Amino acid sequence: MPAFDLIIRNGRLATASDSYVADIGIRDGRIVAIGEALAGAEEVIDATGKLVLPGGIDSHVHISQPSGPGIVMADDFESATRAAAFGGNSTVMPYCLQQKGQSLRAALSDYHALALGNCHVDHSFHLIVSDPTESVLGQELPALFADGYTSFKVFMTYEGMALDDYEMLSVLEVAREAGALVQIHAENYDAIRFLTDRLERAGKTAPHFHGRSRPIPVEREATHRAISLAELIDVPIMIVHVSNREAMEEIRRAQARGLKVMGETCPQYLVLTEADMERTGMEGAKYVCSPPPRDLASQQACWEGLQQGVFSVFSSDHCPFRYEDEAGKLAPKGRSSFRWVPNGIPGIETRLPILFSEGVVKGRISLERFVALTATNHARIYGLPNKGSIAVGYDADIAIWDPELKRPIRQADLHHGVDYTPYEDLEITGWPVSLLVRGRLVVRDGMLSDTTKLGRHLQRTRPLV
Ligand code: DUC
Ligand code: ZN
Ligand code: ZN
Repeated sequence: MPAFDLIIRNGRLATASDSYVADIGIRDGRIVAIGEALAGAEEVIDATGKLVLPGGIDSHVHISQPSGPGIVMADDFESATRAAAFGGNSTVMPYCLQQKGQSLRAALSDYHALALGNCHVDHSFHLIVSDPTESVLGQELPALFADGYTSFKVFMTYEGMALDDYEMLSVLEVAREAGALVQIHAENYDAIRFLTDRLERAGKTAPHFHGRSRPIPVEREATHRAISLAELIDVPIMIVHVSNREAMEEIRRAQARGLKVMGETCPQYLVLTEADMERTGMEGAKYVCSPPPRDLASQQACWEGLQQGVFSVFSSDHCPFRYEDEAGKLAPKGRSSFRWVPNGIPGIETRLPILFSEGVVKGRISLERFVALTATNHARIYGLPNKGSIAVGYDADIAIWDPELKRPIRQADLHHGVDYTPYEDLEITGWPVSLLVRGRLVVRDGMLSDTTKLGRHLQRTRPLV
């Protein structure tokens, strides 16, 4: 019997700390050897001239999430995880949204039913707590933590989702007791409501006024408040989708004071600006997301956050709505005001190529930092053992990249369920070409090579923060 099921030969391996040329031996879905001139495998992939990286982990995606009356997300678990695989990701972390009055267990069982047998890559749910009742706080969250759901997201804005400060403190207290990590969507709900009302009264209802309804102070204030609440409870938090310098500096200051405050940013804050929302007619709706894309100085601040370690993870915030669709961006009410335009943009397949091309190829970040920001840190922070690196004993979750391949992003080439990409025509150097998930070649040379959809749900351990 050969020693290995598969050898990946002569590629340049990269981890969060090193890169070097070596062979990888894989057996039973795990990496069992890293060395020179490995031999004895059923199959050998020649990776000469290629990069061999840990499969990406996208710890912030929305799939099949209820999004309001008449609005439907464009991706189900099959299409989202297919797009994730083509984008070089072997694990995604979607949200499981608790609707008001619903138990977390009931919400989870709905999401598991949607995901089961439909995933091309592995997945693990975060919980969105929108209704922190006594039983959610006292029984459900601790029990779910023990079952491997070790992170919760809370919102400081949105009708039906926003928690007030008392509720935030209550969730943070439970997280502290359990050892869970709380992700926070930091925008000031009342300020957004106030500004939205004023804009509408002035007839300023086009999609780009979305940005004016939630300017930087709205995000900065909520970020500061979230940090202060977490400090009161003495619990780690992750501020997700940070869009600008002022919010980033709040996180940096907290870190300098020794608080366990982490930050995440996303592709839209590196390559889009508010000008994208100003396109004619309803076209601007294609870029409506929250927090909104800002300006070039904000992009620069987000790069600094990635370079200087203020941000520890780079995620897509994939939140897919079709454009030419009344159940998506062209929802009839959205024409009357930006308030009703579904909030979110797709990015699950383009996250890694954008950061590689704009970051590594353009010399803004090293290859090792790229690996940390897109895989290793997600695994550590969210408690995914044996994921996110290339090491003996780890799952054989591996993306093979052609670092020389130049091709613009084109909707026609993508695999998500959305009918547009906000990044159309962005020139990219370096694309993932093949992907293994636990040793299975899911994508091979740009083609889906395994349609078995054997992606698993992953129970997680206590976050390492
Ligand atoms: N927050 C997210 O995390 N995703 C999409 C929209 C939002 O407000
Ligand atoms: Zn959010
Ligand atoms: Zn999100």
